[in-house]
Amino acid sequence: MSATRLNPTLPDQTAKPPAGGAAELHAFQTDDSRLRPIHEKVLAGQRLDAADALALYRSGDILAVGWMANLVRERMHGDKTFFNVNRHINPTNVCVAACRLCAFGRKKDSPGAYTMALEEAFETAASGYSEAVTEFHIVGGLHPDLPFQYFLDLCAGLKQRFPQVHLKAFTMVEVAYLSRRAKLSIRETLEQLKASGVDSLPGGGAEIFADRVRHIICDHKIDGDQWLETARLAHQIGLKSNATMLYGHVENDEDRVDHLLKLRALQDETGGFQTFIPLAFHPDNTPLQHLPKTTGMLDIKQIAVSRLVLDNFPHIKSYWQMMTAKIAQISLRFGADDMDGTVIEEKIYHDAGATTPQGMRREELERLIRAAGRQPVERDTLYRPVTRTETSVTVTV
Ligand code: V47
Repeated sequence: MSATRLNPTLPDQTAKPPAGGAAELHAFQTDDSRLRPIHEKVLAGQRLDAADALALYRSGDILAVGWMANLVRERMHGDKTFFNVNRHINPTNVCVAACRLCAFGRKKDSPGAYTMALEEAFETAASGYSEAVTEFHIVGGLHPDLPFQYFLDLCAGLKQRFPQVHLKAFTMVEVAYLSRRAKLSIRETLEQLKASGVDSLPGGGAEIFADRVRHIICDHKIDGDQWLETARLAHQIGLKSNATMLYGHVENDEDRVDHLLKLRALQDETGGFQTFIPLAFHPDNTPLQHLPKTTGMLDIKQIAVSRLVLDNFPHIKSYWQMMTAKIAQISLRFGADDMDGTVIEEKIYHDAGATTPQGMRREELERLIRAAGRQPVERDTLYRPVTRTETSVTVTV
């Protein structure tokens, strides 16, 4: 593969890091000889291949792997660490998919199943509004009866009531399901969602692309190729999206590398991904609850490897809800440049046993970022800086 930069819109990775950055302060040291050629490539801004990615996963030298990831992170963003003030809205937990990875979805008539009437969804949106959110993150189950029009009305109604709030709505899996139910092509479905107010798509549902793994953890979801094709179409019609990877269950290192390389290849083609978010599997209350939880080493390693391999992704997010605020904070020195947001009322991981709070105030996010020696930057969903005063919120376009 070429050693040159592929995405000219990204900061130059071969440029010198800012004065005082990691490369100037600390010399690279490792007792793992497999990392030396990778270090040479990272210094030269060259692309890593599958063998490099595997060597990173298999190295025990987390400090050396993190040193390289931090070097790349500081080249791209210096000390900046992004966060946003957002609210999650999960309109329904009714889901036909019954994925083994999930503790959130319910069958229609099961205890705990819910579906919000539109007015209820609008009230939920308004209830976090005191923080002046800039984003609604909207995802839910694959409901067998809700018509496509419900989702169009939901987005149009939110846009009408909160015109300045960005709607990051519906995973590729939900889009593909809605297209089947509405008997529309994926492109038409995306176009109608966009016309109703959807501004971008979240990164969920990607899980692990390898079929062997998908059959075990989410066998009724669209397959990896369909997820990628839906993302491709979204990018083609001008909708940015994120991408995720669910790790720490039955996948192996090769599956993770395959997942990262497929995302990188699509990003070369479309440039439509903004952020990559590795999601640590939470087994509690899922059919896979016999599996152990991820370790701190794996969580940090996953962030670092993602930063090093996904050289064409502008941002790597360490989602504090998933990682815990403490691991997310440390990961800001291991490749991550984003901590996600205030969230308010997270449900998907809390149903799966997450012990983190369901939301965090802006001041607390800023405090964590500063305590990591980084500079907090409030962003909107498209990574434009947000400035706040007592009475107004301004996005710098
Ligand atoms: O797709 C479900 C995961 C995802 C579990 O785009 C689980 O900015 C762990 O994608 N343990 C949804 N993970 C969340 C998501 C997301 C989150 C934050 C920011 C963004 C973004 C996207 O949650 C699902 C699935 O991969 N998930 N169940 C579980 N038991």
